[in-house]
Amino acid sequence: MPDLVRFGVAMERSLLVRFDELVSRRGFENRSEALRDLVRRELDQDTWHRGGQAVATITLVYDHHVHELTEHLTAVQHAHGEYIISALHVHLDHHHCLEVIAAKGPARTLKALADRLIGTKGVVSGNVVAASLPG
Ligand code: NI
Repeated sequence: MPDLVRFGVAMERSLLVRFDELVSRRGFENRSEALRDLVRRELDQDTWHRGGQAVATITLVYDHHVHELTEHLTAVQHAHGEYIISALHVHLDHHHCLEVIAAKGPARTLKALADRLIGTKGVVSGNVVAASLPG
């Protein structure tokens, strides 16, 4: 285990009851493990919003029959080529494609890239999952 530091946390009883329910529902070993997970997630979000270095996956589901959609999505990715680590393309059915793009770089750039891809007309579903780089 890395260097662990103990500290006390005070909170309202009703909040603690709800937290314990969450700990149990999500299968955490104990409160400490759950709290560490929440803190890491919040730090990732903070990095994402402040614009630090981040990694992200951008998931898209789109209809490849929409006129010039595939070309547009490819062009946007080429324009951000230096930030894209890898991309996975799956032909889901006759109409739909799933694309998962792994990217690394300044959070602001990755956010702009994700917004452009997800906001493209014809993209039926899109999501981005980001994590800060440990540093
Ligand atoms: Ni496809």
